[in-house]
Amino acid sequence: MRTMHSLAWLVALGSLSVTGGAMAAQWNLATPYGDASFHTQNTQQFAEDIAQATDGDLIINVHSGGSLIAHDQIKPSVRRGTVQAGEIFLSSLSNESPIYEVDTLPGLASSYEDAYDLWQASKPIITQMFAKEGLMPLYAVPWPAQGIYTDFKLTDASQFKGLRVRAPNINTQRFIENLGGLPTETEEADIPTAFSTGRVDAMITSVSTGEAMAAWDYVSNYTDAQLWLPKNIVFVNKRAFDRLDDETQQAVLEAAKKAERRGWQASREDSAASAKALKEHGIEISKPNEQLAADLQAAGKSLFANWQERAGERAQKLIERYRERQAAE
Ligand code: PCA
Repeated sequence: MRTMHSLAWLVALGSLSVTGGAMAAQWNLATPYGDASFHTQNTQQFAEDIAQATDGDLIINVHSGGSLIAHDQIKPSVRRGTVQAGEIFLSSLSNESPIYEVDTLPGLASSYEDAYDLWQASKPIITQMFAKEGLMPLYAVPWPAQGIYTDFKLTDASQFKGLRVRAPNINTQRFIENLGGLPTETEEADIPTAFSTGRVDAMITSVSTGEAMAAWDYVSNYTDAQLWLPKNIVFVNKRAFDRLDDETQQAVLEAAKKAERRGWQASREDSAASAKALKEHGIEISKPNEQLAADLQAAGKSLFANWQERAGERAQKLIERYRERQAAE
């Protein structure tokens, strides 16, 4: 429905700009996530807000589900200007810098409030790092807290022995290793195939992805471990942004602010709605018991220590800024 709506809107605008004689700027925005994801819906709304605010002077075509560009090629493509904008899972950049791992560190920020403080503390550095590559972040939105899907009741870490666990990024893979499991990195869209071909037995992700990928077809239990809230980031090629007139630039920045607020709220709502959907499909949801909680904490502790060793001074400063924000509240 949403796609049809925006298509109709595009057609209407197209005829307007022909009669008005104006040339609308067209951007393509690539995202790996599908139309059912609240992230994609939020980004589509962002595009519609801009089209409306600029009377069609800037049209952003959202290409969802990796239909235009594969996830790992989105950032390089936006750098080159092949597409003007993109959305990615921020921590998928962790091989570029430990800074990009900061929202996948256990025990640091596992509530929406803390995750927001952490984003505020990380934004300046991430903006600088993107700027060096000719990129400009527009907004970032978290996934619900990450938890563990298994086809048995998880009671302690010894059950990870020999278990092949799907992870969405490198830090989650390290975490699984610390627990004694065998991690595999898999894109969200490839989860069903990974399970159905027997490549994985379990996974770490959110309730949102669990619902979107019909987790109940493969597993029976969800351990709500509230590990961390990793984010997606939406960004643009700075040259493409600079080519817009002042008014249109303002409209983009305004819409981005709105999209960030709306997205954080949508994430909270989706977290509740998806948990409900999982239950309705027969997934048993439970909190970690004492033993498991202790095991997860130990695995998390060594992950954090490892990160601190690898992370440079800038990363340490980021953590300090985050802690200061928290102390001030
Ligand atoms: N879903 C995405 C990223 C984190 C999440 O909750 C995934 O699992 O790939």
